[in-house]
Amino acid sequence: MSKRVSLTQYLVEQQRVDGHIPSQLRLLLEVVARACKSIALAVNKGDLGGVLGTASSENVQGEVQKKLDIIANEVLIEANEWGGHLAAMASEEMEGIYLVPNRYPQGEYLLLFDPLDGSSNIDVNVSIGTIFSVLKKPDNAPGVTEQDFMQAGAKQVAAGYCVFGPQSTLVLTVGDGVAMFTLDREKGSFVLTREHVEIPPDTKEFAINMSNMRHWDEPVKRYVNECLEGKEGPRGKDFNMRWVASMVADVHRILTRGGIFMYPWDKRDPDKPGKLRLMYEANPMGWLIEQAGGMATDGRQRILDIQPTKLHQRVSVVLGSKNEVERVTQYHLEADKPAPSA
Ligand code: AHM
Ligand code: MG
Repeated sequence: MSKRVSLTQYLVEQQRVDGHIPSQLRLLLEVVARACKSIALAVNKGDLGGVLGTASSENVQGEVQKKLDIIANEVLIEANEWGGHLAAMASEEMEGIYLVPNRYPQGEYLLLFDPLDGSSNIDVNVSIGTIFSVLKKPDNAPGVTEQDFMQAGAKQVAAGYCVFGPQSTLVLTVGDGVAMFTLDREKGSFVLTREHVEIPPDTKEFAINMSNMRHWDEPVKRYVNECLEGKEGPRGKDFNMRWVASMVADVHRILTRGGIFMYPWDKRDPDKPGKLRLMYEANPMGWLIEQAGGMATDGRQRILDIQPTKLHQRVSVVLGSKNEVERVTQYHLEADKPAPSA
């Protein structure tokens, strides 16, 4: 049997041999992975651990929090606040940033996370996950403010997610491709199971919540309609559709076998650019997808180039197989062009 590589070994090699990550970042990623292991345990216990159901609170987006949203948020904060590698954290479940308490040393990194993505799937035993993004605190900035987090996704130094499904899999990039680590429950460690992940540029599978079709903009309707027309339509091939309603699970499928994922702007809430959040959902997923040879846009521009102005900013998301994302983006840009004058 070939020798297994643990996450720790992978990170040490990234630090030592390849010089990709400083030791503080390695420590940070190990701590995040440990927190994901604790969250996986809580998720696996389900009703036996009393973790299912709704808490009597709402988050900053006005969404009812599930017990596991709160538990996962606490696990990530408690695991990360004392190690000396972080300056501050931000989470989908907290309105403002969380400063590392004074009693602990301050580090130079900023950690953002969606502690439990796919909340509507928690109680029905469908895959959910934790998404995270790591930024560096701007040099020479005294203290930490929310403004320090306002960095485009292209500035991320690490990003990943852990999907809690039939297996718990941690998926990571530090800018050197995408690696996947499966949790070995008996040994309690993440083991490298895939490296140099590559998304095929073409696909026959799309993911979008079709129930919103009547609210979409024309370019999205055009793309999906063409897919639905199948072999007889302009695409000349039949398409398949998947929608897990957990972005982590949909992105994991795309990293595994290709596909396109869309959560576009729609007319239900025209003032919101989309449902998903830029800084702790679209940015980390966008970078992972790009690192695997795919593409991620908001329908018009590269997600990683968007300059954030708010911590909980929302964004329209189109990501996955390169040629499909290019097509959807093209459809938007064509629709934006002013009609030629007669
Ligand atoms: P959450 O972070 O509150 O769980 O919301 C984000 C989730 C995504 O994981 C998923 O793609 C989307 O919301 C599903 O939305 P919908 O229920 O509208 O299909
Ligand atoms: Mg989410």
